[in-house]
Amino acid sequence: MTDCIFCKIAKGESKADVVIRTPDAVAIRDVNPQAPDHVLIIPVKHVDSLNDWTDVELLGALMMLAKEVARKVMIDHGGYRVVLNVGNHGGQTVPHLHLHVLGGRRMKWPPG
Ligand code: DGP
Repeated sequence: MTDCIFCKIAKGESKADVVIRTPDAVAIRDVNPQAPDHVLIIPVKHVDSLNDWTDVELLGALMMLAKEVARKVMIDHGGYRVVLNVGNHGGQTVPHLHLHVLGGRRMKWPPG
């Protein structure tokens, strides 16, 4: 999608603080971090949300990338949270599916 900011970031057309890049996805630091470490996993392929996603293999690859990110930013041993917001009630603000990897502090439960 031409006007999608995450498409532009994933294709390297817009600047971002990249943690890891693979052919299928990019992991970047969130511009508005909610934890000391807050990384977004953004697939290159544009799909609005989990509701429209059908590629099981790629979704699995995104989760594996989340694990790799946690190791790279050194929150794997302390623990971390992986979040996928879906739609309005889910708190999704950017309509391009993405995972959040949050760590560096103890997370609360239930989430807000
Ligand atoms: P969500 O609310 O689940 O759709 O998460 C969107 C996140 O994306 C939110 O935490 C802020 C972040 N974000 C939005 N625009 C940009 C951007 O241009 N660059 C970066 N690095 N993060 C962004």
